[in-house]
Amino acid sequence: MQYIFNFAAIKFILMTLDTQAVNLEKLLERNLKTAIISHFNPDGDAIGSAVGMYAYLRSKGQEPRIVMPSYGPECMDFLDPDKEITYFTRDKETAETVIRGSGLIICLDLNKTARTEQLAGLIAGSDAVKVMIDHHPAPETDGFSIVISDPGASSTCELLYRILMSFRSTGGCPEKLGLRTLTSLATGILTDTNNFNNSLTPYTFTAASEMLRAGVDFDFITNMVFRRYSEDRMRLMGHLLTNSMQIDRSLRASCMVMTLEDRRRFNFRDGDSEGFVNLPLMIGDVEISALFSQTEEFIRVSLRSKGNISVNAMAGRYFNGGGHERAAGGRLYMPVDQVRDYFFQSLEQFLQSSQQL
Ligand SMILES: [Mn+2]
Repeated sequence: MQYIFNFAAIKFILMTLDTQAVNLEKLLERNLKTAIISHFNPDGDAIGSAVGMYAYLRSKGQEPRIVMPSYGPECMDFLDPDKEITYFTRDKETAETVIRGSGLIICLDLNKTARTEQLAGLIAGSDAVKVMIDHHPAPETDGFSIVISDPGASSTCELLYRILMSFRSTGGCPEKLGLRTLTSLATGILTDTNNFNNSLTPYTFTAASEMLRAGVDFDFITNMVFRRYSEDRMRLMGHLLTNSMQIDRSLRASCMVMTLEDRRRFNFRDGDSEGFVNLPLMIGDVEISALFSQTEEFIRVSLRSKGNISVNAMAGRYFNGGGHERAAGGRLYMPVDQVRDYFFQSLEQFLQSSQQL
C-alpha cells in the first residue's frame, strides 16, 4: 500500500517558502513584462490563481498578460469579464507574441511545463526569468529561478494567497490585495477543495475567513461555480450513475465510462463532466473511483481516492498521467469497450504490488 503523506518533505518546503516569497516580491518589484501561464484544460484553481496574480500586479500599476494553453470551463468566465485572458487554442499568434516578449514568466498550478502542452516549447526557449508556484508533488524545476511548491496546500490559490499576504507591501492585510485578487483566489480554493470537502488544511479556513472578512462574496462564487449547470448535464449525470457506474465490492472501486454516444445524446459541452468522478466516493464501500471519457483521439482518465491508495502513482503506472495523491488523471489509447476490464485488472495488480512494498 502506498501511503500518501510525506511530512518530512512538506516541512522542508514550508521552511523555504518564506525566503522564496521574499525573493518573489523583490522580483515582481522589478516591473518586468510578465506572462502568467497555467495548465492545459485550466480548472478553477488554474484560472483563479492566474487572474489573482494578474489582478495583484495590475494593482501595482503593471500590465501583465495571462496566456492559457486552452479554454477552461465556461462557469469561470466571471473571473475574466473583460476577456483579458489569451487562449493559445483560439489565438496562437497573440499567445506566442506575449510569451516571446516577456521578461518574466510565472507558471501557476503546474509542476512541469509539459502540462502547458503546446506552450512548453515557447517557455523552454524563452530567456525570461521563470517562476513556478504550485501544489502538485515532485515539481520539475529546471530553468526556474524561483519555485514555491507546497503539496500540502489545498490549492495553488491558497498557496498564492499565503505568499501575497507575506509580502512586505501587504503586511498581512488582505484588503490591500484588492477584491478581484481575493475573489479569484477564493474561487480556486472553493473548486480545488470541492467546496471545502477535501484537501483541507488549517490554513484553508484561515485564508477563507480572512477573505470573507475582507468582503469576498462566497455565496456569489458558489452560485457562479456550482449552481449554473444545464438540464442536459444533470440528465447525463443521472444516466451515467444509473447505466454506466459499475462497482467492484472486493476492490472497493467504481468505474464509469462516458462514450461519444453519451456526449451526443446529452449535448455535451466542455466542463459538463466536472465533478462526476467524485460521486461514487459518496458510497460507503467505494474507496477509489474512475471516470473514463471517450474523445475522438483518446480516452480521458480521471481517478479519485478517499483512502490510502495513491491514484497519482496508479495514474503514472497504468494511465499515462499523474496528479495528486487523491486526484489524478491521464490518457488511454484503446477501444472504449476494453477500458473497464483494463481498469479493474490494473487496480488489482496495483494493490497486490503495492502491498509487497
Ligand atoms: Mn490546483
